[in-house]
Formats: sequence, structure tokens, C-alpha cells
Amino acid sequence: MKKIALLLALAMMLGICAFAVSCATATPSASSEEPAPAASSEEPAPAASSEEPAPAESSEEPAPAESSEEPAPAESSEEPAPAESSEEPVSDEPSEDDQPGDSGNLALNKPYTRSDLFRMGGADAGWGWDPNAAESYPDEGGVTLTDGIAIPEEDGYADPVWVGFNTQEPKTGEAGYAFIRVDLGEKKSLKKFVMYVGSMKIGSGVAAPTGFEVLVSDDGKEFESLGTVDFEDNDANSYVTGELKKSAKGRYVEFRIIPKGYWMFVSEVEVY
Ligand SMILES: [Ca+2]
Repeated sequence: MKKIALLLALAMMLGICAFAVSCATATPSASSEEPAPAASSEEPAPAASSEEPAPAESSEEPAPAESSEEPAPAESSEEPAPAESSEEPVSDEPSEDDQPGDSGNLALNKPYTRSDLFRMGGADAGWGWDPNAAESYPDEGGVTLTDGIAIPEEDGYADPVWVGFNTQEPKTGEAGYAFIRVDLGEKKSLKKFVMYVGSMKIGSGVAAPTGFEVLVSDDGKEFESLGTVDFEDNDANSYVTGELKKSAKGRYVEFRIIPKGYWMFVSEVEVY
């Protein structure tokens, strides 16, 4: 009887163990399913967190947008200012000096050729002429001298309105002058010639050139001199103007800038 009792007890223990094992295996399987939804519930979290960077990005976008807006007004504010100020002498002078029916500046936006610009070398070149250096005060797009923008916004020589000629440029030095030759497109009646140059107010050795000579031509080959005019340099503004009044006819107008020192800073030529 004792053996039977022992066998029954063992059988019950085995049964309990089997049940316990089945429960133990079942429980983990159930609990292993729970983390799955937990994991899937975490997926929206990254989705939400991935949405957070989006506003962060969109909050960054306004910053570049603002910075991209700043240059735009700066550019647009630069262009209108000289344009308006450069229009003043055009609109004022014809009413005072010109005959009725005269058009404005005949040279406005007209193509031209000119002397090579100064290329300043480094210390090795003594800050003098270096053909491999970049143009020091370039003629952006080759239109600066007839683009209607004559008056600088800044007093210094760095204002982009200036095109820098210099007698240290070999051909300019040999000729003794820098030239700007405007093609008006067809033969026209002319009577006034104007040039805007940098004044002594710019400083750093810059001063107004001595003056300029005006020549006209029908064919661009044979030129007739109409005379010269001197600049009256002063430091009231960073620019001064020179004006030659002489009646003539021609298609090509050449301004020969007569240097005083090395530099000749020119922003605009006008023909009426
Ligand atoms: Ca100009």
C-alpha cells in the first residue's frame, strides 16, 4: 500500500510539475505577445518624434527665409537709390539746359569698349600691376559705365559703382589716358558730354582725374576731338562730375580720361 501511495504521490507531483511547466511556458508566450503591441505602440512614438523634427525644420526654414529676404531688399534698395539719384541729373538738366524735344541720356545702356582695368598684384608685385591678378575694381558685366547708376552709396573706393582705371596698367600708361568709347547705334546730333568720377573724398590716394577729352566718329575709326574739360575736385561728395558742351554729330563717342595720379575711378558717362 505504501508503494502505491508513493507512486500516486509521484504521479501527482509529476502532474503538478507538468501543469506548472505548461503554465510557465504558456505565461511567457502570452507575455511575449504583450511586448509586441508594446513595440508597435512605440512605433507611433517615433512617428510622433519624427513629426517633431518637422516643425523644428520648419522653424529653421523661416530663418533662412529671413536671411534670404534680407539680401533681396538690400539689393533692391541699392539699385533704386542710385537709379533715382542718377535720374535726377537726367531729368533736371534737360529741362534747364536742353532744347525742347530732346531725349535723355543717349548713352544709357549703350555698349562700349574701354581701356583694360587695373589688376593689383600682391606684396611681391609691390601692390602694382600684375597681369595675372583679378581686376581690382571690375566693370561687372561690362555695363557699369552706361547702366544709369552714377552716384555711389558709400564714400569709400569699395563701392561697386566704381570702375578702376590706373596708369600702371601698361597700355593706359603708354597712351597717357584711359578711354571709354560708346557706340550710340546710329549717327546722332550731340551737344553735351558728362562724366562721373571718384573725388578726393574717397581718400587712399584716390582723387579726381585732371579732366577728360571728348572725341566723336561716324565709323569708329577716324575721330574728331571736340575739346577737353577739367574736373574741379572737392571733398563735398565722393564723386564729382565734369561736363563738356559742344555741338557735334556722330555715332561713336570716346571719352579720354586724363590722369592726375595713378587712379581714375569712373562710374558713368552720359551723352546728350
Ligand atoms: Ca554706372
